[in-house]
Amino acid sequence: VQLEQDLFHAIERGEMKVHFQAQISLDEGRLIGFEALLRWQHQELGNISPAEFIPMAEYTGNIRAIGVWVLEESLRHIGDWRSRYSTNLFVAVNVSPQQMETNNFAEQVRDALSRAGLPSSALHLEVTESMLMQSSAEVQLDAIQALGVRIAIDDFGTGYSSLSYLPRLAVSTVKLDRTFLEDVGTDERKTQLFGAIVRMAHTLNLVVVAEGIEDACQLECIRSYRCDAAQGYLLSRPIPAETVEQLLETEW
Ligand code: G
Ligand code: G
Ligand code: MN
Ligand code: NA
Repeated sequence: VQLEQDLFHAIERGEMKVHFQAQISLDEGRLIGFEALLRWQHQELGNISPAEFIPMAEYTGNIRAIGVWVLEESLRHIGDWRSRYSTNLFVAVNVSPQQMETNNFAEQVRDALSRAGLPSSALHLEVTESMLMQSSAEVQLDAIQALGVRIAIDDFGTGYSSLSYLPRLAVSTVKLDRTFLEDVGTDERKTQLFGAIVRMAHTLNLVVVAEGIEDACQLECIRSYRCDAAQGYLLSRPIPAETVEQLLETEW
């Protein structure tokens, strides 16, 4: 309960930080954008995992305020990098169920983009499969798509299967959960399953992002199966904004 209280004050105390994990296009091997991942450095307890505090923020309702802040911070940084390094990088921001259930969520997103002076292509939103099952989701997704903001299904393939929903939902991207990537390139059956999912997604005109790429063998394999983009420790860990700048100045 003390921790819940602390969570309410974490932003004003400057304990929250957004980290960024690179996404690479597989055809050109180019940096195309980042996933924004929230980090909480508690002043006494140190680093607290999002796996612990995000669920806490969700049941206390605090996730709405946190979500607004993450969106603003993410857009502020990506806007800065786009203008200073003349790139078209995007930032992909995770969205919680309560945010999707907020009636004016699409307007919040539109306003945040306009305050940041950014085109809608600078932002992607990541939602989970179970969020797509909600009856309110379809209207919300349509409103977000109408803004021109891409929606990605996060952890694809692990939640309730949304295969029957896929053709009609306003979704542009599937992010294959890293459990699908384990042993891809070495285990024959896992590799075949991966290839089949990529072909299925492409048939529906969906972009496929592979998560959890940790070694070169996986990377080679997913490239040969025409997966579109990749994210994972092999390419980059989630890193603070200052480190992203060093990366943009040197490697890319
Ligand atoms: O980066 P890490 O593995 O520690 O993230 C753990 C979980 O926390 C992931 O499921 C991720 O989607 C979630 N998460 C990280 N940042 C945010 C955020 O800003 N908003 C929401 N809703 N979830 C986040
Ligand atoms: O649920 P979501 O996909 O939003 O969360 C992404 C989580 O996966 C983050 O906690 C991030 O730190 C973690 N992650 C990112 N890349 C890798 C990876 O290559 N391997 C593993 N094990 N975890 C990763
Ligand atoms: Mn995600
Ligand atoms: Na994921």
